[in-house]
Amino acid sequence: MEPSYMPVESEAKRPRSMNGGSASRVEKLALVIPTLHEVESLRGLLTRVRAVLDTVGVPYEVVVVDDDSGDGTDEVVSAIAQEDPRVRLLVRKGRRGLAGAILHGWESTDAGILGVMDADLQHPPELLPELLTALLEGQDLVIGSRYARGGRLSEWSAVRRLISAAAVLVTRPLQRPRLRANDPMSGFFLVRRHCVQEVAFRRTGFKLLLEILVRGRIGSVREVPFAFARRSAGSSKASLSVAREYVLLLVSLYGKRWDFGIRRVLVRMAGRTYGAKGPEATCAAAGSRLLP
Ligand SMILES: Nc1nc2c(ncn2[C@@H]2O[C@H](COP(=O)(O)OP(=O)(O)OP(=O)(O)O)[C@@H](O)[C@H]2O)c(=O)[nH]1
Ligand SMILES: [Mg+2]
Repeated sequence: MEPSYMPVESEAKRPRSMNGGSASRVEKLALVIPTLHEVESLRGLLTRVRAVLDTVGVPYEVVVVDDDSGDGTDEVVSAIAQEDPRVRLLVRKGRRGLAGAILHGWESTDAGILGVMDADLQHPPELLPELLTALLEGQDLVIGSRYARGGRLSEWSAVRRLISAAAVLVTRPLQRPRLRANDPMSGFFLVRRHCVQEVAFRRTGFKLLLEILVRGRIGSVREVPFAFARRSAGSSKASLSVAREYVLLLVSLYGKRWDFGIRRVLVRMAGRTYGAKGPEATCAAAGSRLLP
């Protein structure tokens, strides 16, 4: 059977560390695959992911985080994990939420490079070497991007395209100008651990990347284009409750932004009142008096 993915470039680029660099000097990658009723595509996905990662010379583990799907996911992953200890299964009972599942997987590892991809074969594992290359070249965050030049959405209806474009548009004012991504809703990305450590992200939402872009300790971002494939099996988890969670995330992020803006105005006013010189002195002066 033809693979359902469509790599944008015919030959995936290899991380530089493969060429001469010893794997032990390279940080480990922990790739989380969140699953909810995805057993049909999981075996094929894990085979492809391992085949690709085996060629790159980077130590890695693949962590499947399943929210108790009860569809045989645990048997499939456990069987593979028995042969290959780099594959791990975590089952969350009584909990749901994509962002929480990803964070759960990341919290279970000491890897310096954290990643995530969907289980339904919409994200081509063959892009992983290129994502890793960009990260090892010094980027903090590397995104598999449907909206970067050269990326594609396949077979989405006009309505879904429109909703997606609008959802991206409303994130523009939130994103930091120097770090702005065209696809802040992607579920396919790698990030350095220190960029997300000790940041309290929302666990209920679907769009962790957006929150990382806005609230993470990110110094650089690169987008790598790819063609988002059609779902090969199973059913979509994108639903009204996912849309609701997205609105709540936006409200929370805009709320923090406006709160911060108001505080800055207060700080400036306080600076004038107390006659502090320069922004730092102003902050110090106002911070001790006005801010909680
Ligand atoms: N563990 C866990 N995984 C989830 C949850 N919701 C979604 N996922 C997984 O997250 C990934 C993305 O979900 P999808 O349903 O593919 O979302 P989507 O790609 O935006 O929508 P489609 O294009 O319709 O597939 C898939 O691997 C899902 O199985 C959840 O609550 N818990
Ligand atoms: Mg999907």
